Amino acid sequence: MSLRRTAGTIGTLAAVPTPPTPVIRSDAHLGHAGLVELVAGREIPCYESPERAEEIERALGAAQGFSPAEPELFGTAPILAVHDPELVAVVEHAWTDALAAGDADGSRPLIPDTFKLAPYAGPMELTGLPNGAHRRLGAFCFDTATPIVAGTAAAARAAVDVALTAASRVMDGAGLAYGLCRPPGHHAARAMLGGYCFFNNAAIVAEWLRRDAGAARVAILDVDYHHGNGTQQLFWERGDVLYVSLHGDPARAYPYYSGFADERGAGDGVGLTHNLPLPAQTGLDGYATALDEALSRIAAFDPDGPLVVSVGFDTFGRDPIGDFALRTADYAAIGGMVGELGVPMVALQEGGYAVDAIGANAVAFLSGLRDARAGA
Ligand code: Q9C
Ligand code: ZN
Repeated sequence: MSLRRTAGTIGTLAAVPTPPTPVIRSDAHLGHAGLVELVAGREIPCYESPERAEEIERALGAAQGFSPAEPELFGTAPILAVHDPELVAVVEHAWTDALAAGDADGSRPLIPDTFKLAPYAGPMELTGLPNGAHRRLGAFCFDTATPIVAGTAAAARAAVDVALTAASRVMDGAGLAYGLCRPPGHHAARAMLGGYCFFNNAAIVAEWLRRDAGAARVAILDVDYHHGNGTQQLFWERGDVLYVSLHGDPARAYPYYSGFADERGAGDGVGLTHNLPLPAQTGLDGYATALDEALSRIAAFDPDGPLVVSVGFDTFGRDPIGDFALRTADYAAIGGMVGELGVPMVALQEGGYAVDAIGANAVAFLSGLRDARAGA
């Protein structure tokens, strides 16, 4: 597959209708409803809610050219190819261990009360761990916004299956597939959950494309408002996976400790991490300028596997936790720019918390992506 950065020829094939874009979705996400997150000393209703996915699904169902499908089951191996088994065990068992130990009554979510940070150990070597996955949660979690409830583990596993099924459809010839992943994934690192994320859906797809689908070079474009610290960490030293992200400057924006422009990767991965931190109130003009640079980096890397797009709509002007100024129509233009790369693409849902607009934003982005890709 060749990457074209110039406008493609819209010739005699333009009249051939594009086949519907698969929208991979699962009801398992409904079991993950965290109730509250802790922000600035307050418990507030979770921004990352089931209604987000329901709205996206409803809007895509009402739009032309999208066809919903259930995920296939890929099992645990693709998750363990990316994540530490101890993290997977915490996600799988924290809730049931807390109930079994009598440390929770099941009416409230699990949020860690203790975090095992690197400074805890200092020069000490600490190898012990407490009994019970719920007591280990703070060793594998970096914030207070990622509650665990009864259905969290099943939802996180289903989100991975959704993402892998979308990737598999693209490998089978669909030019574009969309994985309506919930919970999202890009903040989850090898041995750490947080930022509403448990398993890194996009990273798992990229690794699966490398190991199981025959791709030699995979690029990940992350257009969520937040820096994908987990994705960056997982491929930091990798020469075969490019990570390019546009996001709110970590000087002011979550997750604060990564996403600065001077982070470029290490070892075999030197120069294959590209961060484009952006100012508050970034609108389409500023965004398109940065996106153009991101797309040039991707074209220069010359991936031979599908492009993995981590897509978030928390860049929307009215998003309750972002500070960009994008409008619904801008997502069609942004999708169009990405689509002009002209390669097969797997788009995976990350954030976006303006629930009343998230459906329209998803339709705009995915339609723009699909139409430009088909025309490229
Ligand atoms: N006052 C995703 O978009 N809390 N995660 C931020 C800001 C966590 C975002 C609080 C935001 C996580 C996938
Ligand atoms: Zn986000």
